[in-house]
Amino acid sequence: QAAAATLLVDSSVRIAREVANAAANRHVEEGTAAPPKNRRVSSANNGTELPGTLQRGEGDPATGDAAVDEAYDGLGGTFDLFWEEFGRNSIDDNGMDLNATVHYGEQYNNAFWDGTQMVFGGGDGVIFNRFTIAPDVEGHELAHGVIGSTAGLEYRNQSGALNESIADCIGAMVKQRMLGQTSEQADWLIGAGLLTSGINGVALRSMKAPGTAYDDPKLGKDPQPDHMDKFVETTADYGGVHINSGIPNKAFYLAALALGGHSWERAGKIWYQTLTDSRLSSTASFMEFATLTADNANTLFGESVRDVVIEAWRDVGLEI
Ligand code: ASN
Ligand code: ZN
Repeated sequence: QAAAATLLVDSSVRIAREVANAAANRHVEEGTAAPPKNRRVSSANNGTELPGTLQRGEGDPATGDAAVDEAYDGLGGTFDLFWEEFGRNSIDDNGMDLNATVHYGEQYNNAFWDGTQMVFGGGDGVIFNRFTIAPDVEGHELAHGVIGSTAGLEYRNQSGALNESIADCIGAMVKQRMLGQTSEQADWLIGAGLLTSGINGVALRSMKAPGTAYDDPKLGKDPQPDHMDKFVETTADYGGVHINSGIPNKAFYLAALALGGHSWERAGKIWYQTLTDSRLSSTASFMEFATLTADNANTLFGESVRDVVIEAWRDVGLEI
């Protein structure tokens, strides 16, 4: 009887997924041409003036400069995820140019979205390699632009950690989709390859096992919690936005894994639907966001998927 019930659930999940996929991809199926990508990758030439000098525009051949070409490819993979899976045309859903600057500053150990464009440092070579090396980092930074154009989640406390987490979810989906990986096959690391061989660590963050990405004398230990019991109260980093994001990150991982297949097919659609849901406030708490993901899961895929999403949040200490 258990097997029969599982079969029933599986087929209703499959049918619901097909209906939702058909809706999300209608523009593709009807033969609507993909909108053009307008990537513009510039170099700050180790200065800090933005955008710097254009190195590669849309359709231009590879330059041979790894940072330029990695940024170009990562932004392409991110644009494609948004259009082909979620029907979104660029950052503003209106074909906005994808402007990025590489070789920012001297030994600059970060990447960021400045409100209008993406910026990538080259790393100091001691702790960090260049920040373009991981496509999920390009996805993360571009996602900050999308979040700014949609929910506008305030960059502090829980809404800030949600902002960070959603950027990681998008980044992970970009990487997994470029590699053709299922949720089960994926490493769920953010920034794999960014840490030099001199550092004891594998990445900036782990969505699968927050708090385990690195443990090194120079860098300290990965401070991310994976459960509300370990929520970090701090005033640093706008209230620990890069720390407490571990909690919603783990919930996304758990939901994607339990739903199976590719992360963007169901978990990703639910999270994206929630990001663009007019009911989501810019000061949303984890609980507010979680409650809306359950509601959107139900609308998109039905009750069985909603229950999987509720269970994922429960496992990180958020009882909807
Ligand atoms: N890499 C960081 C981010 O995009 C940049 C920052 O927060 N300063 O979240
Ligand atoms: Zn970020």
